Amino acid sequence: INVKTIHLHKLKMRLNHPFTTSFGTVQDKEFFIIEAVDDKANHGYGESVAFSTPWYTEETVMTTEHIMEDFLIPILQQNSWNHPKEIHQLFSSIKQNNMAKAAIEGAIWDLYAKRENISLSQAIGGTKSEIDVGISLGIQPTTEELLKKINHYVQAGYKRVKLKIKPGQDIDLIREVRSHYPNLPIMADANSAYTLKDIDLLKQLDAFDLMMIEQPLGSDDIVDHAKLQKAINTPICLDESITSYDDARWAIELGSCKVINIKTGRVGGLTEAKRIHDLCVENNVDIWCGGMLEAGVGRAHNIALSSLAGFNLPGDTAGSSHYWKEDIIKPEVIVDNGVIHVPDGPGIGYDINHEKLEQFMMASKEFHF
Ligand code: OSB
Ligand code: MG
Repeated sequence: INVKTIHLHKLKMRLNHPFTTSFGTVQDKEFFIIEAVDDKANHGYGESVAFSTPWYTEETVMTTEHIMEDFLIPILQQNSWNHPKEIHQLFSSIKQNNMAKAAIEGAIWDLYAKRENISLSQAIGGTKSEIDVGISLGIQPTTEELLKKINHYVQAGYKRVKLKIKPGQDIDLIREVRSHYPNLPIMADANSAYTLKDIDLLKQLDAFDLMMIEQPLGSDDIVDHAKLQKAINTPICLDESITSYDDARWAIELGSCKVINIKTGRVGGLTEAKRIHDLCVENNVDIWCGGMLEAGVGRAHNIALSSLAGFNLPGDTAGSSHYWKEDIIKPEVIVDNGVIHVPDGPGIGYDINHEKLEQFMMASKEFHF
């Protein structure tokens, strides 16, 4: 692949609704669209998913910019490489900073698929033509508002509902929702809000037949999660704790979870995400694709990843209109009765809406090869 230019476009977009988790609220999302251009005028796009503050993981918008500009792009400029599969290894001299790595690698994967004239789904080995999706609902001001939102998404056909919980808004909240929806697939995401001291409280969740509880304990823990999984029936899903193939291998070996939420940003790109996928399939660990409140480019990458055969549970890749008044891709991502049709055009399979891209752009830098 003969890359000529990489652009880092910095965007800022306002979410339709502020998104609240146990660790804080996001209203405006700042992120980078990475545009890689080759010698044949193909354009590959990636999206960085770090937030402005380091509360979900340690990376921020500013750290991703520093790492991409001062380390990752120079590595691509100074080394010869031919296939996007090589990039994760090339970047391994830089510790962690997975969201920065994934953003660049994602643009190269899209560029590669477009050069080959195949879809990104096909390029990574995806086989599904449609994917099931669920909805992730942030903590709402009142239970009435939460129930209203659940009703909306259940009516729209979403395949499962994920509720954010935190101490003080957990057991009673889940009980109330369950009483209104006795058969709905429901899961809860705690974003690390509990410790092993809360074991009795977390045991009470067993009464509500949840699909899983996501990341109840520390964001870098797999030991306490293994203890907790032995004490409760609700399957544990790890999100924050899994940042690599080895993390997944160790968690599976210890029995820390029965489900893994795979996010390309958190694990450093599509290549590593696919390795984790394969490992989970071998070990009968359920998997689904998580979300980071992405705009259209990141959303399109999530759709391609979710098309791998092992993604057996609905993901958090909701439709564009759930998040944004206007998205930066054409057409926008549409959810039809809980299903997204995986596009089969070249690369991510969605066109960039250049007018919107310009409208939301705060700054742009380019790097030549
Ligand atoms: O824990 O999965 C999470 C959003 C921001 C940060 C972390 C998480 C989330 C979500 C929303 O749950 C996923 C989405 O709709 O994109
Ligand atoms: Mg989560």
